[in-house]
Amino acid sequence: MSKADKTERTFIMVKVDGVQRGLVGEIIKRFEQKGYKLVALKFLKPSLDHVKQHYKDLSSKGFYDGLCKFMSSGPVAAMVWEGMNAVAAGRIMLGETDPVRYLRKNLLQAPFVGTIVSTLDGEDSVSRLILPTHSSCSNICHGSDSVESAQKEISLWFKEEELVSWVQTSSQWIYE
Ligand code: IDP
Ligand code: MG
Repeated sequence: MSKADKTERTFIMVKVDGVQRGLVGEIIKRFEQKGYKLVALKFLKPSLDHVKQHYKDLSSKGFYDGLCKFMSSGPVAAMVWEGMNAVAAGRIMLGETDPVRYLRKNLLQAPFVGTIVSTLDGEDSVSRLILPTHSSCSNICHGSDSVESAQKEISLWFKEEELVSWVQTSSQWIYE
């Protein structure tokens, strides 16, 4: 572990679409297998006010009301994971906020453009990769974007006594 590495806690939440698609276990599995320690976990249908508070930094955005309505429409799985650089690593594990926007941007750049398929098949080969039902609210899972927002989010979703302190005996094998 280098001096720059820090033990952090991050707030991870399987969103409504992730729960509906049966991905709670898959997401927990990925954080467990990476070696992170589960500190708290709850399954709940959050109120609209609660979700509005969670996303209050985005309140000026046009999609804010729709996003909050979506996030309070069904159950979510909220959790806290702890480990080395957990905040940044969690974001990397989640991937792009909007995979469709990312695909559009990146597939329209080299080396895709100019290949036999993209040339002969025109723009259809791009649009066929994009799911027509996709909405940019529903991107399966939330992860804190900084240590500061992780702290705020953890205290919004969990009471202090719900954060479980325990010794993960495997940590000596994960962190040398
Ligand atoms: P993040 O979740 O990767 O931190 P933010 O920009 O903080 O991304 O947006 C929070 C959430 O708001 C996203 O995960 C997504 O669910 C939703 N969202 C972001 N941009 C849009 C948009 O342009 N339209 C609809 N929903 C959006
Ligand atoms: Mg964000």
